[in-house]
Amino acid sequence: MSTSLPRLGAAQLPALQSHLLGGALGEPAIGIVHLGLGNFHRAHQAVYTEQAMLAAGGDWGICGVTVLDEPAMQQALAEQDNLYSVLTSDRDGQQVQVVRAIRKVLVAPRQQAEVLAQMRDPRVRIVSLTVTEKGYCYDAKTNGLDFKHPAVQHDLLNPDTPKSVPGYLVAALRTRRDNPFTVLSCDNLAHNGKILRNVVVQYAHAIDPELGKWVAESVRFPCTMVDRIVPATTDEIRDIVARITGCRDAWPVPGESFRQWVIEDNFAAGRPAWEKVGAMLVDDVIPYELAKLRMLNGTHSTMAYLGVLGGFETVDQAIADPDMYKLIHAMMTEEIAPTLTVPDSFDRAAYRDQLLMRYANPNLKHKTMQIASDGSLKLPPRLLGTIAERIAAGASYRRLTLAVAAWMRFLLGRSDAGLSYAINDPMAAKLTELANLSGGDNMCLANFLLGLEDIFPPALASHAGFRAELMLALTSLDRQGARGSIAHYAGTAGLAG
Ligand code: CS2
Repeated sequence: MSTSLPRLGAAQLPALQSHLLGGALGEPAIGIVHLGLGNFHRAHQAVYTEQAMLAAGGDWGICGVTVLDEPAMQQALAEQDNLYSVLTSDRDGQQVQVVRAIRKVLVAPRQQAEVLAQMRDPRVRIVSLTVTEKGYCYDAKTNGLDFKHPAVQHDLLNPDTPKSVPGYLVAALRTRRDNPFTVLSCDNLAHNGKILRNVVVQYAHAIDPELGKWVAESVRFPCTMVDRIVPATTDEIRDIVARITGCRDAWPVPGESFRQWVIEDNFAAGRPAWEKVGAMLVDDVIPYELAKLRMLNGTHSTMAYLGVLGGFETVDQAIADPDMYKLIHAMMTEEIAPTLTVPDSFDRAAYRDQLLMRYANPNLKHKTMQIASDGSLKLPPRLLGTIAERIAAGASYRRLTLAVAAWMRFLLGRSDAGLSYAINDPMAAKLTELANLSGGDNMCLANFLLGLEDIFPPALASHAGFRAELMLALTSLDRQGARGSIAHYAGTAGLAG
């Protein structure tokens, strides 16, 4: 990045008019506290919110909160008056928009009092979240609070100085009995609002049963489906942004032009006019949420594990492989789409084709390794629920099972070409221990991992048909490698029997 260029900041805005989302934004007060200030939020909800303010006004400025003790984003944004660039890349080209919706940035572990004060400010009417699956401190077996989670245990003893997300929410909500904010989950979980409601109600109840009852009765937790492919920032992205805008941005966000947001219209104290700028406000999000989780995230994870093993570094490289294309196309058409209960207006085939196009975007360079993280939390909503439904329907699920097998082989920490990599997962220590203990023996690997009830529901783990499919897939990955298996399962061979 050329250092002779000026740094992005308020002083540069007059020269950046053509890169703004609209005209004057004014100085909106903070109406939203967002927990989990990562790239995804900055390219998705923050953009919708700024556009909604530009279209219909309202004090919906955002206070972005970093939940982990990582002050780098705060530092980068502070040096540029909390402005940042979103680089949208498609086949047709690239463009940059400078976003102004974020008004303040806080780092929770370092600024706890400020974060809680901001959440307690009555002008804040929404607290939204992108804290990834692991931020919810939930137990996949019960879809409720994981009472064994260290941060939860800490918070139950110290509710005024919380560490966990439910802890922060309840510490703020308990002071707002007359005017609770709406809690808006924007993470890739099935029934995200319901899971968040469960953990928050259970946590509040454990502190004070009466408080739990009040949260259950008075606080709204709408479900949402969020979608935009947003890879990590690289120096190449920084250079492109600098070239297009003439300004240096330390932390621009790359993304595709496609975006979607389906929101359950259930807000206690108002919301930005998101519907005016393309969001869908509906009564029931679940069908959209499941469609996206299973079709997009399910195939993303499939490409991630097969990709890392088979040497596809990015999603576009993976989907450019004709066998991978056939495999993913067939998986969506034959095994995933039939499980969806979507409105008549939702065209499954068109949705699939659009996803395949999005994956092929050569400018995103979305790393398979990035998507491969946190598999212990991603597998259940993305793949295992679909498999369970296919089993119940007496229908085939071989390709879905190949994805699970690929995750298991991925845990051995070596690609087919012999490259080693680290496992990034909250359960990494346990998963790596089990993988190593198996010594690569497929039967041991499957038995050890299927025994993890936090990931595999016992009914699925003990299902004879599923176990048999899994062994076939593991054997295939072992004997033919990921590439050979992709080719094998892409064809009708994957469907036989
Ligand atoms: C991806 C998602 O990293 C991942 O696990 O599957 O981040 C995906 O890109 C988004 O959900 C797309 O909306």
